[in-house]
Amino acid sequence: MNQNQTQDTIQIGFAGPESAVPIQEAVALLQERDDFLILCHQKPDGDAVGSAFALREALRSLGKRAQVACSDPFTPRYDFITKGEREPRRDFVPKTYVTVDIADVNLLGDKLDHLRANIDLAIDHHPSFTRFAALNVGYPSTAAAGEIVYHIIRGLGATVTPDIAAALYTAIATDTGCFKYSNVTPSALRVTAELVECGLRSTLHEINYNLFMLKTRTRMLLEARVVNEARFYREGKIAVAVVSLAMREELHIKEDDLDDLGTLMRCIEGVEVGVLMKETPYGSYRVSFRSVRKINVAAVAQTFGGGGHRRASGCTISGPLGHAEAALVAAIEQAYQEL
Ligand SMILES: [Mn+2]
Repeated sequence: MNQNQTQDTIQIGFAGPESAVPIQEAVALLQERDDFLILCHQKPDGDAVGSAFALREALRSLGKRAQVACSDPFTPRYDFITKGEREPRRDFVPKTYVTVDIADVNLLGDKLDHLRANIDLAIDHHPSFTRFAALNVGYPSTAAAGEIVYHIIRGLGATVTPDIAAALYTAIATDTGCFKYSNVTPSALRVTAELVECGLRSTLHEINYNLFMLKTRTRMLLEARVVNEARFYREGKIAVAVVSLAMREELHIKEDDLDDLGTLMRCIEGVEVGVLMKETPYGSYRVSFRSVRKINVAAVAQTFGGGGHRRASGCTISGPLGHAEAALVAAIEQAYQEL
């Protein structure tokens, strides 16, 4: 599809009144302003990094100044997008603040929290988006913020270079679990097809290998250990795994090694609800729930003060372990009773 066609027919997800602000208003703001600081959420994932750097490159290609900032460092996994850049240049004076993939202003994190009242444009795809900016572009039917950023870049008339395509592909592929999750839509796949046409044909397998197949040895050992020590309830339908502080120390586990570990238990045949409990230094456990099908784990997490989506949610629970685990399993058993 050529650029003009795309610009004339910007359609995102379902054609419903889900966003009060059309893409064109975001495009107009970006065209008018300059000196952009594009902000990612803390603990940035592929959607945050990919969306931010794609938008930065597109704005720069239009002769504008743009930098990216984040409270936490970008993991080496995304070096092919960030090119090793860690922070905005010190001499840069931003005049326009844009957030990508940030559902709530609290997710800016410690280092960027002072900017919470200054956001000019927020681009997000979460149903829980709190519309904290002067201009809010929220499309909850899109699979990733990167899908919205793609349409904005097209609207700006910027060229989607292979670098921009790689960044946006990473955004969409990350949030769809490499197109395995239920948030994959025809619109997301169409955008992805166009990204592949923009110069990814020869590098796609390499990007997928780096993002979704490659694991450190530490991570592999951790997965083996976690599965080996998991406990099963309800005839194997509920699986509970624990990452203890002792285990982290023994295997020299870095934070990056724990990325998305919560989905592991859900991959075991027969498991309908996977629970991963990560011990914290404060005697509590960070819990992530993953559901295969019928159990709504958002509701389960809510009973412990957490939240999330139907198939992926989280909460924090105080120890000791035995007590916490029993409470979590009881809440899931209760959810089965209510089916
Ligand atoms: Mn996202």
